[in-house]
Amino acid sequence: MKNVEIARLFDLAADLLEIRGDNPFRIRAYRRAAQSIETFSEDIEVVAREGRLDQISGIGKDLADKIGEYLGTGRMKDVDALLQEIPPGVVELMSVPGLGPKTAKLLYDKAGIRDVVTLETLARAGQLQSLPGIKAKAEANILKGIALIRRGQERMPLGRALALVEEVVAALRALPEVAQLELAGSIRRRKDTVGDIDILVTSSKPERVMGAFTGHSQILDVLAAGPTKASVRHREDIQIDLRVVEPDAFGAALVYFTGSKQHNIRIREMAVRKGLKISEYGVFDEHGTRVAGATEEDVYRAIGSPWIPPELREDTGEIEAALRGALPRLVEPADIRGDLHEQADAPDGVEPVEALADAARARGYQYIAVSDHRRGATAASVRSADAWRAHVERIRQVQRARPDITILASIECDILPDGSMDHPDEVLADVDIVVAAVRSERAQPRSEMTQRICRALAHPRVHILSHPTGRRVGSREPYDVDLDEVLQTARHQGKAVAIDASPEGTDLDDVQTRRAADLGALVAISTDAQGLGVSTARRAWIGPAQVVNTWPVQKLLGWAGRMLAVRSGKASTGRRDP
Ligand code: DGT
Ligand code: CA
Ligand code: CA
Repeated sequence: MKNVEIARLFDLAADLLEIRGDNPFRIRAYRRAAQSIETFSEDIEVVAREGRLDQISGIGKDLADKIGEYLGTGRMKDVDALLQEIPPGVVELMSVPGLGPKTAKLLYDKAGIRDVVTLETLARAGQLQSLPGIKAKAEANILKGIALIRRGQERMPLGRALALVEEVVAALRALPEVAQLELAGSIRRRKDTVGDIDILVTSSKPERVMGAFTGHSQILDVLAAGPTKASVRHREDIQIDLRVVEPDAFGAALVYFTGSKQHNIRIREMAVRKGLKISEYGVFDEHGTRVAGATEEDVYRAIGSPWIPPELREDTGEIEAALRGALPRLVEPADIRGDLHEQADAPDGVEPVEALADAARARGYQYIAVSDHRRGATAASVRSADAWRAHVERIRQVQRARPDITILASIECDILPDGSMDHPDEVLADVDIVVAAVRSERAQPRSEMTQRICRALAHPRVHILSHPTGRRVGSREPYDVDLDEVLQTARHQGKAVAIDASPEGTDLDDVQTRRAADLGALVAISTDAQGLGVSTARRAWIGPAQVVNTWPVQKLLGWAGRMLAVRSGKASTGRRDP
């Protein structure tokens, strides 16, 4: 669809005309056209082909011709001409909120400023004030505008957003006036970062809900408040939007406000093709009668589709899959049978293997792999095989006392720069699960890093590659590696790549995980309180079969090459007493 491109061009044309001081009516015509095209639900190319462009509000003959020209040639001559006339720097300056075309042109002409970074530097140094017509106040406003852009660009990691919204959600749920409540928007789709948080409720007394929401102790400012919707700023500096809707429209509103926008556009097209209209109020037939709206299932059914899990609603193939009846069965938290990433720390001789095992059992897990994690105290590379034997023996002991959960001994190995392991093979042979990761010498060139990791994956005793990209959101760049080759090698070797979760995000992210799934690699999901690992796997279309820690323990052990050891009594699985 070229709708967005065309809307952008019209907006740009309006900006350029404004700088030139052109006719305000002409400028407004462009703006209006941009807006109506952006929110137009049909594909503009189809509409143009059918000669119906004049049906779009705000599009007259002149603008329709320009659309036709763009669809035919990929250009608009008039806009090109304007761009020739006006330097790109001026256009960029205008992106600062509150900075109009006149000031932009002045800054450009008199001070040669052509980008926001320079503008900010000069404003901070108080140097804009020396320009004619720019006062201290204007300078301060420019800085505010720039801060606003920056803030708008910042998105909050999903884990933080889920955590901070919990209290507000609990307070709303506790209201007797609130019947249904769901998160919507990107937080419901479990996108790895969210711009703002959307909440949807049904209530018989919207004003009570609004009062409780805007008056909540964690809310700093009320940005906008009406009888059924409000936007507020949470004290952790994120916006929360709340909407109260009718129970009969709850499903339709939930579909609409869950998005994504791209998904909604597709949904709307499907409705149109069936002669229906869909909005946040429901699905309506040609007589304006509501045919669906109370539940999401009803809404999707009305447009001929099964319900689509929110994590998939990104218009990346889910609509086609739904229509073919080929939506994947996604992995669920309840599918996870065990944790392969737990680390026992033994700082003061306190051994929490028992505690880890009991916690895992309380979660309903059937197995847990425990690694000894005395990093720092003793470099892992110099720990003796004897120390590891003791760790394994300890695990076996705890296992004997806990027959109702399988406790596996695992080890976290460093992948050395040449791709070998930092532990001797005899240690790796002793433990049940070997998790390998790059932790040092992260600056290797791409080809070396790729070979290094692929060599580690080929090691017969390595089962899981953790931290596959090495990124830590907000604090550490990923290392330079050919991820496709790593994933292909994992697939070829039958090894798993980990989805490691931290509150800042997962490594791999959703797109990379989907790539892993498409290439046929197995994954291991590390468990975390908020289920971020499972969410990432779901966004990657992954089902339980591809996740090694959903497998029954026998299958897992078979995969890990421990079956023989188990049968010969060398390793304990908890299913038999060694
Ligand atoms: P975010 O907040 O940037 O992480 O992303 P979202 O997806 O939560 O976006 P948000 O909060 O602006 O809007 C929530 C949902 O509302 C969005 O996913 C889809 C729907 N929505 C908002 N504006 C539009 C629109 O102009 N057209 C359509 N079709 N849907 C929209
Ligand atoms: Ca949102
Ligand atoms: Ca929102």
